[in-house]
Amino acid sequence: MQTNEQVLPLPSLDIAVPGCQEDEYELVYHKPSTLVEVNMHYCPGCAHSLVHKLLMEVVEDMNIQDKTIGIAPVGCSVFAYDYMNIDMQEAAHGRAAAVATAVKRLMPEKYVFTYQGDGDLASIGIAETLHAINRGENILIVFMNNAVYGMTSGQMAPTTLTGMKTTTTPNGRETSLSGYPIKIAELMAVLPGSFYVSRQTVHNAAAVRKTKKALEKAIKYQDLNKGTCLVEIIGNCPSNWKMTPTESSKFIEEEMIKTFPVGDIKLPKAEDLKTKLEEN
Ligand SMILES: Cc1ncc(C[n+]2csc(CCOP(=O)(O)OP(=O)(O)O)c2C)c(N)n1
Ligand code: SF4
Ligand SMILES: [Mg+2]
Repeated sequence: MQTNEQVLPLPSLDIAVPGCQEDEYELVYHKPSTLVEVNMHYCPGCAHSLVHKLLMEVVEDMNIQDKTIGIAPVGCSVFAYDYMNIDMQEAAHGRAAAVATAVKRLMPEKYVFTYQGDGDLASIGIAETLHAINRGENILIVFMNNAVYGMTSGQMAPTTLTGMKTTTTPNGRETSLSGYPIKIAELMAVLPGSFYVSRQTVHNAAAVRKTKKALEKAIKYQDLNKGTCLVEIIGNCPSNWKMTPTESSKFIEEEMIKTFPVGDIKLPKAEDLKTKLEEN
């Protein structure tokens, strides 16, 4: 069939931009080599992609790519193993801390972390998590708290704020019916097996830098073999919160951190850090 369609010539991509010589710029950001060169499936503004990057930057900075093993959860970040260019093991829903226990005990020379959402860790996996920390397993637990079951369309999680609307609490969470938001970091900090517990956010640049520092410390502490480290990160879930990414960051700043205050919750004892310094 004939059409009158006109084929226009493609514009040349060789556009010389005056003053844009690459060597005139200072490199301030690069994608870490520890992230696989693929597009991630996360929604725009989702905290998972940012935290994947921070974790992998730490692994790259510490030069431990071949010594690190991650345990992936069930939830929106189930495909973390497709993005992090390290050895990874998938765990059944909620069981990451139990899997990490086995991996670390079999390969104590490896740096082992779990990466888990709040549905995964604080709901179905609360028992595994609590017992692993109570045993003082020498692992890092990265706990992504976005206050909902993200993957399954935003049902209430144990961490949902009082009054927060979710698909299963359309009128807002009522504590008389559903209890209070569980403060995982504070709860785990009272266990003698926890060594370092921190809660951070990634809703602005300063917070991102602090989160990276907390992750870095928590991974390095595995050299001390003194107990479990847990870094809880309040993460944006714009899609289920029905917000734009910018609104979701404002929501964290104005609402989430009222219930989940940010900062280090349990610090290592000075003598534990000193012993290591003396050895070196
Ligand atoms: C045994 C089992 N129960 C329930 C599910 C359904 N399920 C998949 S992901 C999920 C919740 C995930 O929420 P969260 O851990 O908070 O991760 P997010 O998606 O918010 O990052 C649930 C209930 C499942 N896959 N397996
Ligand atoms: S639903 Fe929420 S947690 Fe899941 S990818 Fe989208 S923004 Fe991220
Ligand atoms: Mg969640």
